[in-house]
Order: sequence, then structure tokens, then C-alpha cells
Amino acid sequence: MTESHDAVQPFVPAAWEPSGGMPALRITDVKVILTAPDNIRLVVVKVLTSEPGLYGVGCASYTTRPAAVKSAIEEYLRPLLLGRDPNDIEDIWQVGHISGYWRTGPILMNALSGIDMALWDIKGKRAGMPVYQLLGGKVRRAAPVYSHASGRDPQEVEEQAIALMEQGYRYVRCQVDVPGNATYGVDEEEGPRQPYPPHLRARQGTWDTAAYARAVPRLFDHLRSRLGEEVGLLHDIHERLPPILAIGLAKELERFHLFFLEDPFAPEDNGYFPFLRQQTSTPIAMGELYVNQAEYVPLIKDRLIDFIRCHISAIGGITPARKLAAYCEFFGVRTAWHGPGDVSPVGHAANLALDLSCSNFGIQEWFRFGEAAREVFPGTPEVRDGMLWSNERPGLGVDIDEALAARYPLPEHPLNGAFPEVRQPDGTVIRW
Ligand code: GCO
Ligand code: MG
Repeated sequence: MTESHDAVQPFVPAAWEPSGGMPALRITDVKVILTAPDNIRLVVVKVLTSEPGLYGVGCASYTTRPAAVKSAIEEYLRPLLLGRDPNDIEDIWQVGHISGYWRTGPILMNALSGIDMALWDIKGKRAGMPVYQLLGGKVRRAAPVYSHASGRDPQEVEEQAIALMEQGYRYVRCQVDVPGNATYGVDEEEGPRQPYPPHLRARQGTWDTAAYARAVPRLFDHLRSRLGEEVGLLHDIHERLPPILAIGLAKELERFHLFFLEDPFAPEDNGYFPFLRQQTSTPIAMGELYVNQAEYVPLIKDRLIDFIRCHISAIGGITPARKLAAYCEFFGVRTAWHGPGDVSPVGHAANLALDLSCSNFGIQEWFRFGEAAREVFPGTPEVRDGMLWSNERPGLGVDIDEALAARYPLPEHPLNGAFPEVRQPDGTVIRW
């Protein structure tokens, strides 16, 4: 008689001999915590183990679809993980990745990341070492960061940039408003926010691509004349231009020597990168929207970008990110991991672990968290002298205070946190 499908026992490596003489360890629970201390929706995962008090935390923040990530973890990954050995980070990642048959996508990758980072955190705590040590150790003291300056006109951007430079920042991302338009990046306040995220209040509206393409060279002309050549200036196009206008803008900006120009194209327009490369030496950063290796591997292999900027949780966590960083090293591509407010402090700590241990590190984007976020996440890394420093605690070094986190539930929102549309004057919807 053949066994029924249900009777077949899965091969669970829980049966493997514990390695290195360490006592056997099992995953006993997986919890998902949704919190918004700075009024930005964050998803954090806690993996508990059979050793009392030993757990790990990971970032799974897909800020526009947090409930979907929570469900993917609780309903699909949790049952897969219970009873496994949390030491088996690589194996667990592979199992989680293929268990749905259809792979990647931001929901699954963020869900996997929450688990993956938590397992690295556990391994670090167990070893008594910060995660950067597990990744090969420090190749630099701290990670130089950039922060955001924006304003209604070039003068205001200049003022914000100067304020940051006075605090020690040596790299500043600069975005200027295009009057009358739903401009990306100018209404971003750092730290605690209004109950309604600013993008819901301010970014609803229309978008004039040509006016934007004219405003940006004017901004950098102004900034270079006032700030000099030494400060590193960056700009994010945020997929807001038709590809040929993005190429034109990258050429025009060449004379202002940007540290990098970000997301000139949408991922769907990857095919434009060879043309961009032939036209200009403006350094190009790309990748916060990528979720699948098929999207980024060709750009790296053909040396079409200078900085890889993936959102580490959206590609599945530290395990795939360290492979990506190593692959980039072979092609002279540097890392610039995505670090906005919708990456939790746990995710920022994961960024930092890679920043400190990868020789091809380029720069780190840093969000200046408010007091509430820093209280909910004790151990949040700190910027000093324009650089992000590890707190040197074992694991990722960041914890979550669950009782405090519960005091900051996800804010009520008519679209449940989704972004409202931006349209061209004729009504055509465009990328956000
Ligand atoms: C950046 C980004 C972000 C994104 C945000 C979307 O480079 O920092 O473009 O600000 O817009 O993460 O939720
Ligand atoms: Mg960006």
C-alpha cells in the first residue's frame, strides 16, 4: 500500500546534530509586531527560541502593505519554522523562499527578511558578537551617512543643507519643490510626524515632468555656488521622469559633480541603463524597488550602475544582501542600502552590519528618528561626526520594547497606509 501524501513526514533538519558542541536550540514562536512610533508604519518580527530569554528581532517593513506581510509570516512562515534549529539561517531562508512555489515579490521577501534578520540577531547573541563580526569583521570604524534636505525653493534647501553640515553631515540629499506640483521628497519631515503621513496630505496632486526637469539643475547650480565643491550632494529622481528626460537631466547635472543620482528609471525601464551610461559620467544609484535578483544582477554584471540601493528587507534580509554585496564587489559597484524612515531601527542596524563589514561600501542613507522611535527601539544606532556607529552589542544590537510599541499602533488611514495617486495634469496616473 502506498502511503498517503499526508502521511509523508517532511525532512526537517531539526534532526541534524547540533553543530560546534552547542546545546540544541529550537524555534518556539514567531511574533509580528506592527508599530508606528514616528507615525510611519513598521513591521518587526521576533523569533523566540527554546533557550529562555534568547530571541532575535528582524525588520519586515513594507510600509504600504504591513498587514499582508504580517499574514504571510503568521499563516505561512511560522508553521514552517516552529521546531527548526535557528542556527540554520541559510537553510531556513532557502526553505522559506521556495515553499510557496511562486517566489520573490515584496510581501514574501519582507516576510523572509523579518525571520532572516532575527536569526542573524540570535546567532550574534549566542556568539556574544555584533553581527558585523559574523560577516567578517570591521573594515571601517563607522559608516558615513547622508541625510535629507529639502525646501520650497533653492534658498530653503541651502539652509537645511547648511544645518546638516553644521551637525557634521558631509553628504546631503537635496530635493526642491516644483511649485503647484505633488513633488517627491520635499514634504518629508524627519522625526515624529503628524497623525496623517505627509504623503497623504501633500503628495496628492498633479505632476509636471518638464517643470521638474528644469528645476533640478537650477537647484544644484544654486547649491554648488553657495556650498562649494566639498560637500557630497545627492538627488533622487524617484522614477518621476520619462527615461529620455532622466538621461538629459543626468547629463545636465554632470557639471555639479553629484555623489550620486538615484532611481533615474523605474525598474521596468532597466533597459535604458546602457544608454544612460554612454551619455554621462554622473554616478548612478539604483534599486530600492527591486525584489528579485533577475532585476539587479544584469545591471551589476554589465557595470551599468555605481551604487546598489536595495531595501534590504525587500530582497529578503541579510542573507541575500551579503551575497549581493559580495557580487557587487567583483564589479566595482558600491553599496548604498536604502535607509528611509520606513526601514525600522532594526533594519538600519542590519544595514550598518553590512556597511561595517563590506569593503565595497559606498554610503548609508540615514533617517533621523524621533524620540518615540528611539524609545521603542532601544539600541538604535547613533550618528556622530557624520557617521553611523555600532553600539557594539551582540547581535544586531537593537531591541523592541513591545509594551511601548503597542502604544503606537498603525495610524488610522483611509487607504490603510497605501499611497494616494499622483497624476499628470491630463489625469494620467504616474508612479509615485
Ligand atoms: C529614499 C526613498 C524613500 C521612499 C520611501 C517609500 O530614497 O529614501 O525614495 O523616501 O520614497 O521609502 O516608502
Ligand atoms: Mg529613493
